[in-house]
Amino acid sequence: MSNNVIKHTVQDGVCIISLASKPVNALSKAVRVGVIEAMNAALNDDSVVGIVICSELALFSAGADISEFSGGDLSPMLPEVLAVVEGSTKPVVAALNGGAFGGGLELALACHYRVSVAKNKVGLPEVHLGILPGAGGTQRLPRLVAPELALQMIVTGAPTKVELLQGLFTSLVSPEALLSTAVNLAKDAAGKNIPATCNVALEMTPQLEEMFSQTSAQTAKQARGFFAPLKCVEAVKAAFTIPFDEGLKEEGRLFMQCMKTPQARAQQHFFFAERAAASVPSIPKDTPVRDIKKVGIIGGGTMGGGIAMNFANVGLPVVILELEQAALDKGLALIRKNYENSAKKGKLTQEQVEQRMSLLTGTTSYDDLGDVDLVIEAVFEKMEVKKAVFEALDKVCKPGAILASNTSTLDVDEIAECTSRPQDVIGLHFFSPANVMKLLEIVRSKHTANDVIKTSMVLSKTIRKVGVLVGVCFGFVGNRMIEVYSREANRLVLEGVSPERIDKIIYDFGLPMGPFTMGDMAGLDIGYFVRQSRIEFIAHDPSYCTIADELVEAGRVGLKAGKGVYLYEKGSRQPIFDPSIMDIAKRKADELGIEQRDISDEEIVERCIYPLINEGANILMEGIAQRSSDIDVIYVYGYGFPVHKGGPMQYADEIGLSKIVERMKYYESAFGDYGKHWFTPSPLLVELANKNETFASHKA
Ligand code: T1G
Repeated sequence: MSNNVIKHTVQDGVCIISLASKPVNALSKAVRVGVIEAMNAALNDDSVVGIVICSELALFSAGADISEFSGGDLSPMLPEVLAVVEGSTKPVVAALNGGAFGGGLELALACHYRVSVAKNKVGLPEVHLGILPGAGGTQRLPRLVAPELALQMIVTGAPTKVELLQGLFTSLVSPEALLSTAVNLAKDAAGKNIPATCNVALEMTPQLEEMFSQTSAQTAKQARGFFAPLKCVEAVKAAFTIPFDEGLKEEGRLFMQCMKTPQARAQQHFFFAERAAASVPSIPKDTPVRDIKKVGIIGGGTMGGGIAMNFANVGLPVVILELEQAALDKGLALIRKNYENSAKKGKLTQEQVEQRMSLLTGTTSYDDLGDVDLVIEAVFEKMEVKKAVFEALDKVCKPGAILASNTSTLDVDEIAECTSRPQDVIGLHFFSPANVMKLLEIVRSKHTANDVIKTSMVLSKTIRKVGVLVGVCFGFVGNRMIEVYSREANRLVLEGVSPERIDKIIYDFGLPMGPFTMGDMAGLDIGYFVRQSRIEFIAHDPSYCTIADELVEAGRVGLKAGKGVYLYEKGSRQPIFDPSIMDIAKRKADELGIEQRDISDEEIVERCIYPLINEGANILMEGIAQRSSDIDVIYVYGYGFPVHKGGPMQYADEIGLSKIVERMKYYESAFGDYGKHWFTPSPLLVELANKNETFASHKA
C-alpha cells in the first residue's frame, strides 16, 4: 500500500520506502503516517530482510512541515516516527539523493546506516526558525560526528558538505550507484547486530565542558538578542550529561521553550515572507520571461561595479560604460580588488577571480551597448542626469532590451516617459554594497510591462538576491520608511538626547547599528541632498534634521570626512562622541522654542520605530507594497531590522496594532504642531486596529 506522498515496494528482499511529497518532502502529517505504515508493512513482511528510505524528488527532505507549526492535530509527531525507524529489528538505510535538512536529516540520523551522493549538503537549520532540532538531532548528531562539528552545525544552522561528515555516512557515491549501494548495504546488514544511534554512549570531559562554555560565550555575542542559539547549546550539552532517553525529553522541553517565543513566530513568519515576495498575483502565470544573456552597466563607480559583480558571479557577461577611460579603469580595478579580497579570505579561487574578471569588459561608447539584453544605470542621483542616460540608451539598445535604473528615490514613471519604450523601463534598486546585500527593490512604473517585471523577479533569484516588487513614490518602500526613522532620531537630539544614547538604545533593540552611526557611514550629505530636493515636503518643520544640515554645511559629512555626528581618528571607523553636538542641539532648540527634557528609553524606541511602522501602513494602503510581509523582507534584508522580530510589520502585529495607534495618538497630541503633522496614525493602521486585525491579515 502507498499513499500519494509515500510509496513502498519490495525489491530483492529489501523494502524501498520512497518519499514523494512535492515540492520538498516536508515531513507533513501525511508523510509521517505514511512512513509508519510503510515501516510496519516492512517489519510484518517475512520476505523483507532490510529497509531503504529514499526520495523521488530532488531533495531528500526539507524537514518538518513549517506550515504545520501554526497548530492542529500533528500526531504522530516526528520523534514517534523516528523511534519506529530506530527501533526497527531490520536494518534501515537512508539513501540521500539530495539535501536533508532539519527533520529530514533527523530521519536519516535515526536510520541505522546512511549513504549519500558525494556532492550533497545536509543541515539542521532549525535555529533560523527560532527553534532547535526537535526530533533527536541534538542527541543523535553528536553520537555520529565530532562533538564540536555537531555543536556548530546545530548552533549556526549552516548546511554542511557530506564529505566533511565522514562518521555519518557508510559511503558517498555517484547518483547512479546510490540506490543499489543502499539496497546491498541493507541486505549485507540483514541478520547482524543493528547499530542504533541511540546506543552510542557519550560522556562529558573537561575539554568538552570548556568547548560548551566557550561556545555559549561566543554565541551570546554573535547571536546577540536571539533566544534559540543558546538553547541549542544546552540541548547538545545534555547529550553528554544524561542518558539518551532523558536527553530526548530535555531536547523536547527546550524545543517547546523556543517554539513558544515571539522570536520563533517572527522567524517562521520571515521564512514564508521571504518566499512570498516572489509572488506577483497580478501577473498571469504564463507571462513569458525575457532571455538575459548579456548585461550593460552605466557607471563603474562603487554601485555600478558592485551591481556588475552580481552578474559576473553567475556567469553572465557584463559591459560597463564610463565616459572617461580613467574612471573605467578605476572601476574595473576596484572590482578586481573586491574579488582578490574574497580570494584572500578563501571564498574564491584565483581561477574563479580570473574567470569572473574575464566576463567584465569596459567601454566609453554607448554604441557598444547595442547587444545587451538588460542595462542598469547607476549614475548620479539627479533626474536630469538619469534622463540623459535613458535617452542615450533608447537610441542604441536593441528592441526588447530592459532599461533599468538603480535610482533609490527618483520617479521611475518620469524616467520611463523620456524614452520611446516606457514599457521596457523598470527600477532595480540595489543596496550598497551591491555585491553583498541580498535585497533588490524591483520598482514597477505605471508603464512597466508584465514580462519585464517577471523577468526582473526571476533574475533576482538568479543573482541570489531577494527581489521585492514595489511601486513608485519617493523612496519606494525602504528609503521612504528610513526617512521618518531618521527624522525622529534627529528630533530627539534636539530635545536633548545624545546621539550616542539613541544609537545604543536602537542597537539594543536589535539593529546592527543606530541611526547616527549608520548616517555617518553612509554619508550625511546623502540625506542632505535628498532634503534639498524636496524642500516643500519639510518646509513647515524648521526642526527637520536641522543639526544634520548644519553639520553637512560645515563639512562634517561623516566617516569619509573623519567627522560627522561623531568624530573619527584617521584610519579608524570607531565613532567618538563629540559633546559639541549637544551644544548645537541646545542652541537650535532654544531658537526653535523646543523644550529639552529627560526622555525614557521606551519613548526613544517608540518614536523611532512606530512612525516607521505607520509609514509602512501608508505604503500598504497606497499599494506601493503588495503585502506587509514584503515590507518586513525589505527591512530585514535592506536595513538590518532584527529577524528575531520578523520585520517592522510583524513586530507591530506581535505588539498589537491598537497599542501602536494609542501611542501614535499620544505623540500626535503631546507635541503640538510637530505631533499633528508627523504622528497622525495611518488610516489603514486605525482600521485594522479597530477590527482587532493584523497587517498580515490585510490583503491589498
Ligand atoms: N516546510 C514547509 N514548506 C517548505 C519547507 C518546509 N520545511 N521547506 C521549503 N518549503 C516550501 C517553500 O515555502 C516553498 O514554497 C517551496 O517549499 C520551495 O522552497 C522537528 C521542527 C530546503 C534549502 O528549515 O531551507 O525540521 O513558495 O523555494 O530554494 O527538528 O526550502 O513554492 O509555495 O526554499 O530549493 C527545518 C527549510 C524545518 C528547511 C530548498 N527545515 N527549507 O530551497 O526551495 S523545522 C528547514 C529550506 C524542523 C525538526 C524541526 C529550503 C531548501 P512555495 P524553496 P529551494
